Amino acid sequence: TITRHALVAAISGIATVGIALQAHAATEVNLGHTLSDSSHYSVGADAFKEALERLSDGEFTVTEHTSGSLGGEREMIEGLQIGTVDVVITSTGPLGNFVPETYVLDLPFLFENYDQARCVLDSELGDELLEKMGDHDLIGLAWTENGFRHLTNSQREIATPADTEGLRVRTMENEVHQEAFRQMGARPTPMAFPELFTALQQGTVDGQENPITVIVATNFWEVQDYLSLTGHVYSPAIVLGSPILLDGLSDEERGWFREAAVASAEATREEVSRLEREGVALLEENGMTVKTDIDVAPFQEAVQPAYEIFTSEYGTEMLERIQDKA
Ligand code: EAX
Repeated sequence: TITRHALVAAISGIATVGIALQAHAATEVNLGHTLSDSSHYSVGADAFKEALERLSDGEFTVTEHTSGSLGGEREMIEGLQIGTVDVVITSTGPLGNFVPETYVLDLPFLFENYDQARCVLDSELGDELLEKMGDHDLIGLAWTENGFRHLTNSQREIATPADTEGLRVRTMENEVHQEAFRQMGARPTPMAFPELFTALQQGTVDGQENPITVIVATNFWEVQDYLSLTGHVYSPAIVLGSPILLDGLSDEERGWFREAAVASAEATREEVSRLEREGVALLEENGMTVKTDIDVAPFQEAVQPAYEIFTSEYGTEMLERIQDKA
């Protein structure tokens, strides 16, 4: 016969095993981005994974989905809202469609250099914009970085806005960018990033614009001969979380996600800086003709109407605050 004592011991043993199992049943966190495994986003994704798994002592495990395997950036942001993906690293390109307050960050020639842009995003203004995500079923975990965007194309060397006349340029799904290219004289074609390489290869579009980081990580030299260092817009990126997952967590757990996102942003910025130093030479080695000495003043002038269109719709307050800081 089983004694009462043995029974209690057995039950408590089962309970202990139960608790132990629970402690080891890690929650899988699915993280997505559009760029290749060698990109600055993957450097950031690896840093996020390392930090979250370490901070949570294995309570969370991170699975990385790269190269747009979960869709384009707009699709992945929708995925966060409905909980089909947990964490996304994305440019702000399509983010204005969800959080219009962020369009301001994508104005051409808003920032002059990396220090300025990083400083603004790290300020209370950046925090305020991160918090705005909460009004749109998104959680802003940290600002990270894509980089200053430059123009590539398959047709000719571009030195002035007039040279872009009639050029079919893929832009991100971002009104501000489309307007800026229209003003330059180009024919903007908005398109999700995962479709871009094939579109360039098949000649559906002649050109595109992206930071050195992205041009390197995507082997764009295979389909684009000319690069002009226009640096026409700083492209911020953001680490976003899904409220479907994060709202159910404790403050401590959410804190780990934020800390991991900040570690991710730091690693990404370092990689962006490295490629700013080494990337152009790499692209030249791969056969691209690079126009480095661009006079940006005429470009700046050409895109000015984009500012008026932006401020007439969204006001001047945020823009002025950024310009004051920058
Ligand atoms: O965020 O769509 C783009 O051109 C972006 O720069 C790219 O997906 C990285």
